[in-house]
Amino acid sequence: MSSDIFQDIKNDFPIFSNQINGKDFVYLDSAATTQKPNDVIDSVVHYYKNCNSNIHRGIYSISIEATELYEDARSNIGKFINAKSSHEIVFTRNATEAVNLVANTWASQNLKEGDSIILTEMEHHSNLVPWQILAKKLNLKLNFIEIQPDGELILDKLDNLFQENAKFLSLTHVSNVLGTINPIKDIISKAHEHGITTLVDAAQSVPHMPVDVQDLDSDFFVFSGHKMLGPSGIGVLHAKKTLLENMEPFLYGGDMISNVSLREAQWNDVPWKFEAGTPNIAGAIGLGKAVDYLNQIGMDVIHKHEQELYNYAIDRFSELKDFKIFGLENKHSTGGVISFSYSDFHPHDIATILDGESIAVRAGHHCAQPLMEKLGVPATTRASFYVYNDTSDIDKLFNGLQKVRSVLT
Ligand code: 7TS
Repeated sequence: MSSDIFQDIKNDFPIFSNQINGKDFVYLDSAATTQKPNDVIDSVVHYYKNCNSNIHRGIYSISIEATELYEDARSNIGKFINAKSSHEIVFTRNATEAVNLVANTWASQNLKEGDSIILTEMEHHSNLVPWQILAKKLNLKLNFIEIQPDGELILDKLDNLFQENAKFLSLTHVSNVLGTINPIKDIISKAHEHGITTLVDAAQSVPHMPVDVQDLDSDFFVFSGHKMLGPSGIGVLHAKKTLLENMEPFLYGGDMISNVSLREAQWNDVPWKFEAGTPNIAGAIGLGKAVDYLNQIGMDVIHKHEQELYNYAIDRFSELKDFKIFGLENKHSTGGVISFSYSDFHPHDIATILDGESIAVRAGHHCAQPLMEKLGVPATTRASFYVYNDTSDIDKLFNGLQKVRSVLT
């Protein structure tokens, strides 16, 4: 498919046929969640209309069909990130739950008092708070890879952090505030040389660029369906199969067992050992369709498209007075995210005035309060791009920002 696809792509997303505040809707908050194409919505509707039933247990036709759709989605998602086997794909509710799963299983079972966990200063709270809680419970130390003003990680002190009894390293692939792409392949390889197990928070990378978990050699790898055109309430934990096999379950109940007596139970094979209870069947099916949709465009094409938008935006916004992009000098950016300050206008005022123009941006700390502290601001305004955005959206944002100035001065 050629990159001309982006010209008509909004037609695939029914939300863009609505006017909001009497104007065409400009959505620039895809880092929070993405809009859904008809293919995804239709696949969810198809499941509820035609084969709604529980999975892995029915002998009747529609349950067999639902089970096939659910398990096909798993293989589709596995192929999308080049997992060795679809049995390495565990469905969760979201990236947050996947991190909590690892903290409460592998990490609880394998870390002990005096061990340290390495994180970075740019983590989303989802990849910070679960480790704070575990550290308190087990008396672990948390160490942080710092960031430099341009938004990139400072990696020269990594060896020192490795020496401090480090057993686990958990870091984001791409920053949800700065768009920085961290060199995780290198970091993981160095961590492995020190026998350190790794987790990659890929919530902001899998939707925007090609990823290959075998090439990265990550041990655990998490992401959310709703940030990649899929439904909300479905996420993914990818882990090496031997790790999953040696981990205790996270939640206990139906479907995750192979045999139960009154006082004992044995666990199901992986990945089902980690999917207790009735899962989000429609969500998984919808996410499988989202992957089909992204594959049709091509992840490298999407990545390039976002970088083009980013460059266009930087050019346009350079005309604005007192406009500062955080991490602008960053050499390794996805191009999907621009966090900015604008004069001394409060981000909430900026976002509210833009909303009046039917432009949706995010204002706040973006669930990365320690990073805000590092940047020296309580909040930023953030515009984030995806497949359905084009330069006309950026032009409208530019006009909206001029309106912001005229209203606030
Ligand atoms: N990790 C990163 C890097 C994220 O950006 C987010 C969500 C999460 C984890 C958590 O994802 P969830 O699906 O489990 O909630 N980021 C954002 C954001 O930037 N604005 O809203 C949510």
